[in-house]
This record gives sequence, structure tokens and C-alpha cells, in this order.
Amino acid sequence: MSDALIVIDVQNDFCPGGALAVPEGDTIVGGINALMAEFGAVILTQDWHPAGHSSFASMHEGKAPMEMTEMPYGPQVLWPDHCVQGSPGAQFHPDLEVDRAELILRKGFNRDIDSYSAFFENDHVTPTGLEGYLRTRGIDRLVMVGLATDFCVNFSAVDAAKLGFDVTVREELCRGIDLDGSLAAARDGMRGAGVVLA
Ligand code: VGL
Ligand code: ZN
Repeated sequence: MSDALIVIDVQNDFCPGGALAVPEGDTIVGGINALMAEFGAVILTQDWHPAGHSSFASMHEGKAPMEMTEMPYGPQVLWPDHCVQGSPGAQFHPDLEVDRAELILRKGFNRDIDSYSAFFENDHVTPTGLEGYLRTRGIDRLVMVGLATDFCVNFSAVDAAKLGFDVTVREELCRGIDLDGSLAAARDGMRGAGVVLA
């Protein structure tokens, strides 16, 4: 069995100057590139929303970005429009060594469901297919880095641990949004699920 580096959402919109900028989001790119050399498999995820995605506050009258709403699948943070398919903001950070990746997994492409996790959409049942990809490649150990610690990294790490993968999050190569204590809650949740925070 073998390991994979999963690089979550290192895209322009999550870096300073982007639509949903994560503080210091760009500072992790060099370290991630260096880490890629240590892995037999490198997988990138890419947040990839159609225009008018239901996670965008602009689609909900009277709602502002960062407010909550209730979706059929549960509570959902409403975000600024971001990572719209084909837009410059959806592209990877220009310094990320994209050519090292064997798989680029896009997520969040269903208009009516957000997808923080690389494994399941936010209804927690619709699979992205990544589990099957990893299992059929014989990969059982995952190291995760990227953006944002408290949303897409957190949901991906917890889902992976629940699925039985051995998961480590390298926190120094992640940056968070930290909305109303979401970073502390995410760290507790990851630890509780058996994720190693390194
Ligand atoms: C993310 C909010 C909305 C993330 C994606 O990559 O953490 N956060 N879409
Ligand atoms: Zn998104």
C-alpha cells in the first residue's frame, strides 16, 4: 500500500487578491511544491462552481456573504461568488507545480449542492469518486495540505478518516478562513475523527 499528497484548492480566488481570499493563502505554495517530491502520488482538488451556484450569497435575496442559510441538505455558509468554472479565480495559483499532479479532482460543480470535501458533496452522501480512485490505486495513507484549513481541508480530512484512510494534515502548509471560531472547531473535529495534525 502507498501514500498520496492531496493538495486542496490552491486557487487564485483563495489567495490574497481573490474573491474569497484566505489570509496568507499564497504563502504555502513553495512548501507544497517541495513536499510533492516526497510522494508517489500527487492529487490536486479544484473548487469548480457553475455561475449562479447555490453557495453564492448573490443567489439568495437579502443575504450577504458569510451569512448562513438552510439548504435541503443542512446549514450552509453563503460565500462571495468564487471559483467560477473557467474564470481566472478558479485557476491554480500560478506558482503551484500543477504538472506534478496525476489527478485533478474538480468539485462543487452541481449547482444545488456545495462540496467542501474531496470525497462527498455537502449532503454527505453524493460521492465525488475519489475514494474509488484511491482504493483502486492501492493508496491508503493520505497527507493533506491547502486551503482552507477549516472548510475544504477539514471536511476532506474527516471524510477520509471516516472512510478508513490514514490521514495527516500538515497544518503549516494550510491556511484558514476562521469564521466564528471555525478554525478551532475544525481542529477539534479533525482530531476527534482520528486525523493526525502535524
Ligand atoms: C472553500 C469555501 C467555499 C475551501 C471552498 O476551499 O475551503 N471554502 N468553497
Ligand atoms: Zn466553493
